[in-house]
Amino acid sequence: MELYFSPFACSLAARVALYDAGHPATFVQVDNRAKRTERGEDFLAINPAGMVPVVRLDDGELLTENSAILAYLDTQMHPDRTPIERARLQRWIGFINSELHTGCFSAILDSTAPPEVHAYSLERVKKRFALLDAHLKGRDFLMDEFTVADAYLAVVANWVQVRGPDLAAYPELSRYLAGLRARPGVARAMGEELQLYLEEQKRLAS
Ligand SMILES: N[C@@H](CCC(=O)N[C@@H](CS)C(=O)NCC(=O)O)C(=O)O
Repeated sequence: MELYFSPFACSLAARVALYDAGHPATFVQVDNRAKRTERGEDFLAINPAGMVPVVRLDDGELLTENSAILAYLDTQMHPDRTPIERARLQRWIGFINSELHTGCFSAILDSTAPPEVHAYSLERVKKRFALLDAHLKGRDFLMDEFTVADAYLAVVANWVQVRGPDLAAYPELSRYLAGLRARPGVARAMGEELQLYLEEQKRLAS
């Protein structure tokens, strides 16, 4: 399995999930501005939407969209989940994807979005974070154990470092995120992509 990624983009969720589960994969870096991969491929020929993540399976099939990729990874890691357990997991993947990632942070992180859009999206994030803060009271994970949804939330919530609400207002969410970051697989994935992100920023500035 190959994961096409850009450093610290949403594709990091799949890397976090893979490392946490000790699941083997190779990683192909995408220059999301030039839409080229580190191997010189035209990324738009791989995903016409021009967005990471993309997973290339061993038989060559390409998967796009975080919700599909993370659900697929979970089936590899937990093939025994019942339909209702899958639905509960999909609820959280869907919430993070639509209510936080694409529904709010895509606009918050887009420097071309008008200030009113930023302000509107920030207010929405605050409401979603308040919901999560209440849900996470007394819990270490969104569900009963670490899942791909926690990997996704760890990545999306981390974007507040670029622009977003102060996490200090959400003590349960903050505690939960600190716990996730202490997991070896999460720390490794974030550490490696931080290095790649800094190198990418240096290249862009030169
Ligand atoms: N609907 C997609 C959104 C993915 C997405 O937002 N990817 C961003 C990085 S976090 C991207 O590659 N953006 C590049 C672009 O829009 O040109 C999904 O959930 O997978």
